[in-house]
Amino acid sequence: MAKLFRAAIMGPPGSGKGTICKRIAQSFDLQYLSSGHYLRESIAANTEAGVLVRSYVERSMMVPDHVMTRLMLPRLEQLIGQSWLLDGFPRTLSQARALNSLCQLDLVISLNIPYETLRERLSNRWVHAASGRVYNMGFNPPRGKDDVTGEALIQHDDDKPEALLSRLRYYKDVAKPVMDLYKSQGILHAVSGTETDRIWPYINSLLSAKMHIQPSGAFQTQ
Ligand code: G5P
Repeated sequence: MAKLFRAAIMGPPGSGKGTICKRIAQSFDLQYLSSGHYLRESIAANTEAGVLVRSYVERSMMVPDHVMTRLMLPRLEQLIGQSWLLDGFPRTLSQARALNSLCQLDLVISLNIPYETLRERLSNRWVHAASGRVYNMGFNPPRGKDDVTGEALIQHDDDKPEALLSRLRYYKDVAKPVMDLYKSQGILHAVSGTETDRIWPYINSLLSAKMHIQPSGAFQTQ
């Protein structure tokens, strides 16, 4: 039986976690779990927890650790015996410790993207509010409105430069101890760059080496 492989991607808002995770999941056949996706799902379900979550996510504030671990850990427990990839979890030291108590990660990739690039990307970002589908007017533009439903797209206030700067400062403070933990475990790989397409070959080779498989060719967009 192939060895199990568990990885996580960390990075500030707009760093391309979601974009890269989708490529990894598709190229390496890993289960892909996105904290942002599950949060949006719980908001859409409008449960008591979802209402609480909405109050944080709408202001781009971190959802409390106990809510996050209750959301993510049971899903991981159901994937015992499978290889997976986490996008956006863990984000705090407390979340990383909770995850550690369940299993050890094999690899953590930290995306290190310059502020100017993040600012430019997020100011071009449009989302389909109901599904969370993300578009970038330059990088992956929609065919007019949302490609799937044809509904209008919106832009978040938090993607404006003033809000973004404080989000990024906060991200750095919170992420540092998490990265220190993974560095001490020897599993942290920082990747720097300004374009996902240029970062991708490095990540592709890194994962291929870690998973002991041949690197796949260039990523095919559909
Ligand atoms: P999310 O959904 O995890 P964020 O804010 O961490 O949200 P975000 O903003 O979705 O992350 P990303 O996933 O890092 O960004 O990046 P992306 O969406 O792939 O790419 C960003 C944009 O750039 C897109 O428009 C994409 O098309 C474009 N792009 C990508 N690559 C390139 C490129 O090379 N060139 C160009 N030009 N464009 C490119 O979490 C949402 C909220 O949930 C809460 C928080 O409130 C968070 O704000 N949350 C948590 N709270 C506590 N703990 C946790 N663990 C939490 N997880 C989520």
